[in-house]
Amino acid sequence: MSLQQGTVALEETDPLTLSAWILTQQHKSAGARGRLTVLLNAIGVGCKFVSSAVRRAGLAGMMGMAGSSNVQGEDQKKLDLVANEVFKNSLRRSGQCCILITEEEDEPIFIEEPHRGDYIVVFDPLDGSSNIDCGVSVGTIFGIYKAKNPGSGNYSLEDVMRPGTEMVAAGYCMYGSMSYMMITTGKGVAGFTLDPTLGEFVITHPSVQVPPRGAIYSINEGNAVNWDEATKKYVEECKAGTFNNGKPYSLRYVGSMVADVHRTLLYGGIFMYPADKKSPKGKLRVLYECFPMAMLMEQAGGKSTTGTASSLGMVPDSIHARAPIYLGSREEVERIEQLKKECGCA
Ligand code: AHM
Ligand code: MG
Repeated sequence: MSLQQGTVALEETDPLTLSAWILTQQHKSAGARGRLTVLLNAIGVGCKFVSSAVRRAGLAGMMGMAGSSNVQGEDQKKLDLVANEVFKNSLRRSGQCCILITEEEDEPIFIEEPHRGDYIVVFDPLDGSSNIDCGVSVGTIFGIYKAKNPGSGNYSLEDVMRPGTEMVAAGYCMYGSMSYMMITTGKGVAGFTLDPTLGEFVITHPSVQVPPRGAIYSINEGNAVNWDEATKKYVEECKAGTFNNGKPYSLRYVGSMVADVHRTLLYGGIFMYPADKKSPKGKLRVLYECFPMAMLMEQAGGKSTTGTASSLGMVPDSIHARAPIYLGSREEVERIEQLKKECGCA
């Protein structure tokens, strides 16, 4: 039987799925026993579930507020809570986790036997939730650590309060016009697109490389009055096209970190959420927003900084700690670091 032209392209007959790719990563690591593979697959299943829930939300009565608030005092949406339950259940059932940290819960979740394993997963189950009710892209962000003493049965917050450099994997899934998964296990970044007909994430971006420069800046400019001098100066340079032959940069800001970082990974440029007078420590959370995105960006050849130090070098002082972040094309991030030094901005 020959393939009918125009219905199925030949290359589509051999899709590399997320599960198959995860297995190839395992084979590259000497001594790997497949446990991270099981865990990453569980995250993939959670993302498919949430992708489906996001697409049906308006029809299934899942839009709007749940009537509760999280530890940050932010009101929770129904979909925030659904996504949180989906990931907790999927991760617990994987049998590979000892501690879960989720944006939606004040306290760490310690997994008991018989489900306990050696990995810690930090996650924001549905980031950008202010965009849910108007159908704009949202996403899931995750980072993974291995326990300090695997197999000991002895797990504590010390396993969590570690620099981002110690993460063994990180990624996000963006629920947008399509659902995209970007993932790293420390050997570059691969991107997958959910094929709704197969119900599988299929590789579409085998090796993501962020361009060294980019002409797009992304920041909530409504906060400009509260920025420090370096951030103000950098944004002025973007508008003047100082390093772009006088051609002004474009401003793009979705207000969902996943969507803004996704665009930055693919097109280059910079995403910024600085500390400012309103949010002196920044807004975004170290463990499950800054670290995973910083790891992805660096693995794709880009850079991430607090303004004065590498994002991945931070050690969080609490599970919901926040930090300023500037990430994207290497030369853009280095320019903001230089301006911070020049103005003596902390
Ligand atoms: P959330 O975790 O409550 O959704 O908040 C995080 C979001 C990020 O996705 C986004 O970059 C940022 O908050 C937008 O904040 P702002 O509305 O202040 O620009
Ligand atoms: Mg969130």
